[in-house]
Amino acid sequence: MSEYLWWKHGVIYQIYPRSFQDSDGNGIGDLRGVIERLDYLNDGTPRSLGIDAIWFSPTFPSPMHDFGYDVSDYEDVHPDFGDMAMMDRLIEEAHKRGIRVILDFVPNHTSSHHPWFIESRSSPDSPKRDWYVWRDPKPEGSPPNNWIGAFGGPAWEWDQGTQQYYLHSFLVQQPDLNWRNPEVERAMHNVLRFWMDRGVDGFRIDVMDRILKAPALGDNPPQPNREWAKIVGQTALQVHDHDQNWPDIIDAARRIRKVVDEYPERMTVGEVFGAPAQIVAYYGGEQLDGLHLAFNFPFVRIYANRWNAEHVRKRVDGFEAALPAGGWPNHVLGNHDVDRFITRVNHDGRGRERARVAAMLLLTLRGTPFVYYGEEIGMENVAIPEAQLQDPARIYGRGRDPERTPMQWTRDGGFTNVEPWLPYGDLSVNVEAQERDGDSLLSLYRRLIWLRRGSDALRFGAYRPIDGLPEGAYAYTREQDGDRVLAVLNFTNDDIAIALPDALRPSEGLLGTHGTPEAAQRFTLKGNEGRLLRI
Ligand code: TEU
Repeated sequence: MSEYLWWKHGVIYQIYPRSFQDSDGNGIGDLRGVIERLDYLNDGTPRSLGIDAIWFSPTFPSPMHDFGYDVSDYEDVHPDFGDMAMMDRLIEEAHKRGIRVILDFVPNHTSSHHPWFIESRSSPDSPKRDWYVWRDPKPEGSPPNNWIGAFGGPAWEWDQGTQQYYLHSFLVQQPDLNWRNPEVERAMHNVLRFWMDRGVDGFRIDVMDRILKAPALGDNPPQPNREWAKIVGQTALQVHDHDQNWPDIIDAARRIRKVVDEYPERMTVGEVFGAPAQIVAYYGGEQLDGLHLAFNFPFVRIYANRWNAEHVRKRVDGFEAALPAGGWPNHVLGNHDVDRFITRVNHDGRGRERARVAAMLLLTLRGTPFVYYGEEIGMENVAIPEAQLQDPARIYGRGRDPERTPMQWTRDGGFTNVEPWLPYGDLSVNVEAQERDGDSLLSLYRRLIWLRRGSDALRFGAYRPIDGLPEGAYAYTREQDGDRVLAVLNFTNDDIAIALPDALRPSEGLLGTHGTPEAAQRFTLKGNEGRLLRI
C-alpha cells in the first residue's frame, strides 16, 4: 500500500498565489482566481494538465515584507487572497477534482508584526520573550556572532527598547522563532493540526534546515569558494555550520511527522539545502520517520554548461544512492526563488528546446516532480524596470521578481483586467496559443503527465541508468511488473547516433520532443531531442 501514495506518484504544481489569477480586479492573484483555473490544472481528462496536487506559496495574513514568508497569523487568509470561507471552498473544489492541497508552513520565523513577537519585544520579562532568539551584545556592543542573513547584512537587529539583539536569519521583519522552547514547538504543531482539520493534505516546510541553531551560537567560518555568492549574494560567503542543518533538527522533523501522522495520508516536504547526505537525513534514516520528502535541488542550480548529460546523471544517481532504503526521491526544475529554467540555460538561445528535454526528464525520472507555475508554457524571467521591483532580497543578492510574474493565459495576459502587480513577459508565450498547438511545450507537458498517470513503470518503477551511450546522451529505464519504459535524452545541440544495447529492444515509440518516435534499435537523436520508448 505504501507504494501507492498520492505524494509519490503525483505531480505537484507550485502556485505563487499573487501571480496565478486575479478575480477581483486589484492586479493581485487570489484564491477565487485559482478556483476559476482549477479545470486547467485537472478536469479529469487529458485536455487539462493533469496534476495531482497544488502547493501554494504562503496565503496567510502578512505585512508582505517577504511576500507572505513573513506570517503575522498562521490561522487565517490574507485579505488580498480571500478569506477562510474561500480557502474552504478552494480545498473542496480542488478535492472534487482529485487535486490535493499543500500549504506553505513557515516555522523558522514569524513576521515582526505577529502578536507573539510584539509581546516578546515588549519587555525582557515578557512571558513570550523566550519564544524568539534574544541575546546581549558582545562587550563592545557588536552582535552576538558573525551570522549573515540569507538576504545579506547581519542576522541580528538591535532592539533599543529592551537593549538586546534578536536573531533574524532573513529580513529584519522576520524574527526567528526559538524552537528550543517547547511552547513554541507546541504552538506550531497546533498550526499543522488547525489546517489538517480543515482538509489540507500536506505542507511544504519553509527553511526547515534552520529551525534549530547550534546552542552556543558560534561564529560561522568563511566560505573559501566565493563563486556562488555572485548568484545568491552575501549569505554564500559563510559556511553555515552553526545556523543550518544542526543535527537535532532531524528530531524536530520526526516530531512534526508524528503530528502529521495523526491524520491519514498527509505529507510534508522540507526546504533544505546541503550535500545529498544532509538532505536525505531529513527523511529520518532507515526508519523513514522524518519528513516524507526533502527537496532535491540540483536542477534549480543548473546554469548554462551545467546542462549536460554527465552532470545531470551524476546528480540523479547521487541522490538515489544517498536515499535510505524505501526513501522516495523528488525533482525540482524551478521555484519562486530561482531564475526561470529557460533563462538559466539560454546562453546560446536554445533554452526553449532544452525546456522540452527538461520536461521529459522531470516527468520520467523516479520521484515526485515539482512543476513551478508557468514552467509548462516556458515562461522566462521578465526584465522589470527598476522602479517596479518589489523583492527586498535584491538589496544584497538577487531579486526574485523576474520569476514571479503573472501567469500568461492569453495574448492579452488574462491574469487581471487592471495593471498587474508585476509586468507580464513576452505574451506570445501563453496558455491559449499553446493549447491550440499540438507541438507546444504545454501539449508536451500534458502528454507526459497523462502518459505518466497511466504508467506504473513511470510512476513507481525502478530506475536504471544505461551505460555505454555516446557522450551527451543520458538514458535510463523505469520498470515495474515487467512493464519497461526507456528514456533517451540528448543534452547537446548536435545529432547523436544511438545504438541501443541488445537487451533493450523497443516495442513501441511512446512520446518524443520531436514527434512520436519509431520503435527502433538504432536511430539518430537530434540536438535537444528526447524519446520515450516501450521496451
Ligand atoms: O527560502 C529560503 C532560502 O534560503 C532562499 O530564500 C534563498 O536564500 C534566497 O531565495 C536567495 O535568493 C525560503 C523561501 O522559499 C523564500 O521565498 C523566503 O524568502 C525565505 O525562505 C524566507 O522565508
